[in-house]
Amino acid sequence: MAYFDSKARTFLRGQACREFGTWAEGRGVRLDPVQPAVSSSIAFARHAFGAELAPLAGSEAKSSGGDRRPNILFITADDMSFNMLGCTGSNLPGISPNLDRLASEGLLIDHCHVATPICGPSRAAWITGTWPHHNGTMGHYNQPPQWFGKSPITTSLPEMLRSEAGYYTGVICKNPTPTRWDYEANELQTGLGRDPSKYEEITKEFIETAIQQDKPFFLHANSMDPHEYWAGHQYETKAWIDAMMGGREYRTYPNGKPYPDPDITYSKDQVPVPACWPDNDAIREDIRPYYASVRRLDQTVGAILRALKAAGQEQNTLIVFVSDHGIGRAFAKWSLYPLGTRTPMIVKWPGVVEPGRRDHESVVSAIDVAPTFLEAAGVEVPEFMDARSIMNIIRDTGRGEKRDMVFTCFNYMNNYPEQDAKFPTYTRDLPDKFDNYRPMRAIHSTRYTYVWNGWADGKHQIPLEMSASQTIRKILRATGHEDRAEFEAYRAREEFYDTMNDPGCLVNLIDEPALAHQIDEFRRELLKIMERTNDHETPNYRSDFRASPPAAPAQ
Ligand SMILES: [Ca+2]
Repeated sequence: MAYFDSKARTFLRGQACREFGTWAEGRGVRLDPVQPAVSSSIAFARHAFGAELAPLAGSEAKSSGGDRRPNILFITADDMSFNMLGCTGSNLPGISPNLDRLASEGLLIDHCHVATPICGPSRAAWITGTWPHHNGTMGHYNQPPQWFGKSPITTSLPEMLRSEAGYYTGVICKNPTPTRWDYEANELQTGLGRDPSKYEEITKEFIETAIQQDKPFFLHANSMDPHEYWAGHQYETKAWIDAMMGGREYRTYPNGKPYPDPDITYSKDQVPVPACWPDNDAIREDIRPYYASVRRLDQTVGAILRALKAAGQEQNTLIVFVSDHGIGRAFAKWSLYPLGTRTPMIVKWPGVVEPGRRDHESVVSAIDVAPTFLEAAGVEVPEFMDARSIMNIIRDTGRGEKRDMVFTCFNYMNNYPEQDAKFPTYTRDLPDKFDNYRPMRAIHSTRYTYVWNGWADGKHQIPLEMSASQTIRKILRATGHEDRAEFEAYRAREEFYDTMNDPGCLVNLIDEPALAHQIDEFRRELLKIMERTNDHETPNYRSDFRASPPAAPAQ
């Protein structure tokens, strides 16, 4: 691209995106007519395991094992950005009543980031409490890559809870670890992770079994909403559903799908447009069905919580909710901007967490759930974990170590086997050879985001796979935002944003003299974390590193 070749120096310092204006977010509030709800009692919706469940009673306020160790219910969304819920700022009517209620009954942490904005690696990170470059799961397909070798992490959260604390462990959809679970329900048993009634039935059966075995439980319940294809999206076709169902026969709801449609949908005039994209009809039409899928996620969360309550386990269960990363579009999923890595973290723990708390100050990582759950269960946190327990934040003790900044990273989208086989040794020029390797690292505080794009040189682009077939890029080009489209494709080597005043990360402040001190602080923090965690990209970042040493303390 001649434009960037001729401006290589300023491009690398990030000036190329300074000219972007600020786009107002849409604030429409008109509600579409509510679609008729599909009854969960339709013929095929018997739970996947046959027998009807007996009512569960008599164990309120203690774990199913009869001791004081809490049950742990870890509920996750798939591809949901931070500010999509009522409790995190959305004004869409009816978008998230169940998650809003959960937040009002517990603690909402505002500044939580996932380890990496891609599904499998984000989940592998939180279930092991380790960063992707430590556990080796850095993308999809071949993981770890051949050059990485064997993962040094040989156990995970469910295994430790099971073997060291006697927990009954279960996972619903998107199993993030090959280690053994006592109970598994896959996506085919849950209507591709999109049928709330299935989650209710499976959760009931799981808890009943834990009670029968007289054990506390750990349930990792993963919705596949609001992952693509979104509810009512043009690509949510029968052919796609058939492929997702693995070519098997399946029973359908009246809508012809193995899962119900959300009970609310939204018009394009209603939906908010995240600030990183222009607010125009093409963007609105594209993301409109996403919000219906968020609504169905909320229905699934409500169904899981109903099952917990019906089982009499609500009072002694620690519940945590997070998303695995943001919406599947450019500048979000596959990117280290807050729209890609920031998630609400909701924690409910009756008798421990004061209802209705909102924590605006703490900075946490989604990987911190692993040591936190271990601590709740009375299991010693192993040394290999990069994560740190946030029990002090949950208990609001005012003591203990806290993060001021949190690390996020990106490595691969798809590490295709044929390409992986070609590169058995890691070399610095891997991004030149393999367009699915796009190393990025970032540091976030409550106010700022610093991003290092180790691959960005004005020549290499974000590939097709890492941008939802370049949907946003195409819309940007078609609607007069060519510069923004170019930036989406090429990025800058370093980026720095004031996310409080520029939530869409539209104005790169990396060369802002007034912020030089803060920027250097972020650079030093990033280098420190990369060095401490043996990040394979450390030599590359070090060669770009340009922070001045910290000022000597005043005499
Ligand atoms: Ca995901």
